[in-house]
Amino acid sequence: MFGHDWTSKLVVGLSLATLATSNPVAAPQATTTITPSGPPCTHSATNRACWRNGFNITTDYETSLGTPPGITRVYNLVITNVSSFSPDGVSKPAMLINVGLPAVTCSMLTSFEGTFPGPLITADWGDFLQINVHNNLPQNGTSIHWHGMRQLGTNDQDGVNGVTECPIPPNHVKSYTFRATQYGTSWYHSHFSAQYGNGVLGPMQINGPASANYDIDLGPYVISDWYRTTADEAASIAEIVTNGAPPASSNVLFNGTNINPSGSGGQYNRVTLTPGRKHRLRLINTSVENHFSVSLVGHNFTVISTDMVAIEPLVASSLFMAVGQRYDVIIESNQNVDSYWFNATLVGGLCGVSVNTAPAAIFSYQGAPAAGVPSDPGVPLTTTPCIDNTGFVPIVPRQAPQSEFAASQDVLDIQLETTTVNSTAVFRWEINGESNDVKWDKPTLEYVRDGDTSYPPEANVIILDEPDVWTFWVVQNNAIIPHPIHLHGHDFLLLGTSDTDANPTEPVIFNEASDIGGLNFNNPTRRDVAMLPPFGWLVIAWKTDNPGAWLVHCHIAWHVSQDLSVQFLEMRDQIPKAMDLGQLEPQCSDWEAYYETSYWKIADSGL
Ligand SMILES: *[C@@H]1O[C@H](CO)[C@@H](O)[C@H](O)[C@H]1NC(C)=O
Ligand SMILES: *[C@@H]1O[C@H](CO)[C@@H](O)[C@H](O)[C@H]1NC(C)=O
Ligand SMILES: *[C@@H]1O[C@H](CO)[C@@H](O)[C@H](O)[C@H]1NC(C)=O
Ligand SMILES: *[C@@H]1O[C@H](CO)[C@@H](O)[C@H](O)[C@H]1NC(C)=O
Ligand SMILES: *[C@@H]1O[C@H](CO)[C@@H](O)[C@H](O)[C@H]1NC(C)=O
Ligand SMILES: *[C@@H]1O[C@H](CO)[C@@H](O)[C@H](O)[C@H]1NC(C)=O
Ligand SMILES: *[C@@H]1O[C@H](CO)[C@@H](O)[C@H](O)[C@H]1NC(C)=O
Ligand SMILES: *[C@@H]1O[C@H](CO)[C@@H](O)[C@H](O)[C@H]1NC(C)=O
Ligand SMILES: [Cu+2]
Repeated sequence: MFGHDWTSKLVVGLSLATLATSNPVAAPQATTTITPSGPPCTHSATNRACWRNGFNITTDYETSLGTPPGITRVYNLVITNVSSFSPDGVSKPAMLINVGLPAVTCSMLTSFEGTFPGPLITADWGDFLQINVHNNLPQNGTSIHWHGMRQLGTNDQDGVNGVTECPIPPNHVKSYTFRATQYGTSWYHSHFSAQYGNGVLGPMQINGPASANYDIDLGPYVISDWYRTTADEAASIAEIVTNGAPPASSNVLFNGTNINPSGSGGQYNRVTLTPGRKHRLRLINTSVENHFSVSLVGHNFTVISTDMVAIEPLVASSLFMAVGQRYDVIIESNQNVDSYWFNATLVGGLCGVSVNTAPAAIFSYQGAPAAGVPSDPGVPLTTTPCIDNTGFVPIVPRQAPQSEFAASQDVLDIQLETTTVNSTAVFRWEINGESNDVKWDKPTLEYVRDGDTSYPPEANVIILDEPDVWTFWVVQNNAIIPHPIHLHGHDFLLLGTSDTDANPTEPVIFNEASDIGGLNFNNPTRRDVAMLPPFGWLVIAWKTDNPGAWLVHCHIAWHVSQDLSVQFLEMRDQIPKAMDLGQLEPQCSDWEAYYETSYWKIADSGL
């Protein structure tokens, strides 16, 4: 529909002006004329609940008429290998997006204007995005996943190599096209093994209504762990059993910068607050492994969104954030004109450790001394276990039918295994006794295109053919290591989790008879990443309304690399009707041709 152009070679001399810019053009698809149904109103600082054309915070964005008309926005992302990048004063090799050079060279860049996180992709609710991803890495494939985007009817744009496409080979382009049917804050990242840990990620902001008023939108705030090794090295260190725990991160970056905790160099990230105003801050945890609790000394957060689900405003003094999770919060600058620490407190232990023991950024009121470092250290957070905040109430409600739970619940049983590769003992994860190792050159959608149902066991495919039914999953953790569980293609209802205060020393198994009473079927927290407690369980539910192959995985890069995922193959017969699976080619044959002689080979699950 946008004239897919993914076979074309990298556009030589691609003008800088087109990089990371949005070029709104009239949308040919600007679909059905929707008569405004709500009262006329104007989106403003004092009426954020209103959007436009009759759409507002109460609109059910998952229904067919629940998306406002939109325009097409075009972005170009060029991924490049760089030898030296120093976001905190310490140099390391990285893979960055749109480093500010014409995309004409395929050799390794040695000078660049660093871009980490990658450029912000913004759109309005209802807009169409066309994002041309140019793989300028000489020796890696890539595929870019648009985290949290529902991809209704566009599973082939989900960017999961080995599931929804073959990887984009070096010197090739893929145009991803999909619609922003939801609003809020999210991010995009590579799904090619641990590649995103090298820097291939960036924020996404979909503008829409909000459940509370604010004056100033500060935009996304990307918080990420950072390693001196490359992600590929760190992943292979993390898998070796005798190494014990995965490597500690070297630092934690706020919007791409921080001081070097173990030496000199680098700079605190600084954010300016206007006195007496309400600021919206869009927190995104793009870590590879570290989980943190975030807080701003002397201030509360009013949470208005969990992932991309608007919620009844809720005040919190700190928020635990698992990898992949987002919270949109409002900060009211009602304290003395001064500078304040914005802390990401590491929970530690199995929830991730960093060489930087007190990562922080500085939020300063306008008028506070410019270079000042805050004097008030704040109150140390009491050690929390590695668990989610819950109890959020979505504005657009959902009820799951409790009567159907008993009959249709099923289990994803997660086990930690060790196996031997070249006489080295390594960690592997299994779900229901199978690992998920994808074949980059034979994505699951290719099986669907060919009507081939002989999915290999190591693709860990679970069939959900029946349309429009609720599906319930107990995710059971048989190890003491917590996992942020992420589902593609849906926001799930988080019906409940095991009692995490119990501090278990052995697995607490979900027991329907005794645990069902504690589940919330009536509009519980809804999001796309939830923390599976150590030795515990969580129960999630969603409705089969989106045909495609949807990955469920742990968002700790090391764990998904070590096979911790399954694929839900939803409404198989609808998939070829909803999208053109012919578009798998020629990318797949281009990938095969590249891979035959490629320098590096797959060394993990591929995800
Ligand atoms: C939102 O629109 C609906 C009609 O679609 C209307 O009934 C409701 O009052 C509006 N709510 C707000 C907060 O604007
Ligand atoms: C990046 O450059 C380094 C150094 O030349 C090379 O070893 C590595 O394979 C390159 N990576 C990719 C993905 O091209
Ligand atoms: C990707 O490139 C990195 C080096 O930059 C290398 O370590 C890794 O093995 C490569 N992976 C594949 C599958 O190409
Ligand atoms: C973080 O960086 C992005 C992109 O550069 C910017 O749009 C955003 O405003 C920054 N966030 C804050 C809180 O300063
Ligand atoms: C991000 O998630 C990781 C892993 O879940 C966690 O260790 C880290 O503390 C989180 N970061 C923040 C800022 O919450
Ligand atoms: C933060 O919220 C708590 C609980 O609602 C309240 O007691 C406290 O005064 C608030 N602090 C600030 C700085 O608003
Ligand atoms: C916040 O970070 C600063 C700087 O690292 C540190 O001194 C302070 O103790 C931290 N406060 C909290 C509450 O974590
Ligand atoms: C490890 O074993 C695989 C086959 O399982 C082989 O392809 C690879 O070359 C071996 N690597 C080393 C470093 O021996
Ligand atoms: Cu995990």
